[in-house]
Amino acid sequence: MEDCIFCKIIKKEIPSTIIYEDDKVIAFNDVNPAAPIHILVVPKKHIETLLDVSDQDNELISYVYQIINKIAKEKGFANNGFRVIVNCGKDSGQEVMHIHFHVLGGKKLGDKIV
Ligand code: DGP
Repeated sequence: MEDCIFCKIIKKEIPSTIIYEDDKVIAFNDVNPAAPIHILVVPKKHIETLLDVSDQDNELISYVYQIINKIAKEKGFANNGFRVIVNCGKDSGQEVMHIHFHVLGGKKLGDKIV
């Protein structure tokens, strides 16, 4: 998508600190971190929100979780624990309309919302 920030990051038109990349997924540090570890894991396919995930994306979404698992182990924060958040739509405060998985950790995180 032409005017999507994350598509621009994927195409390297906008710089980011890339943590992991392959043909299906990219992961980079959030520009506005909410915790010492705040990585965004983003499927390269432009899916706007969780509501736009279709049956065809089942493998891709499962793969995203495999990559989160891999990053957590390789970056050394798996054992301490971490949180994965997907915002969806207006009430969640989703700002970037390209599905992404916030991976937060590196400290004792605040109270759970749910
Ligand atoms: P959300 O509210 O779930 O849509 O979160 C979007 C996140 O994306 C927010 O935490 C800030 C981050 N973000 C927005 N623009 C950029 C950018 O240009 N670079 C990076 N690295 N992160 C960005």
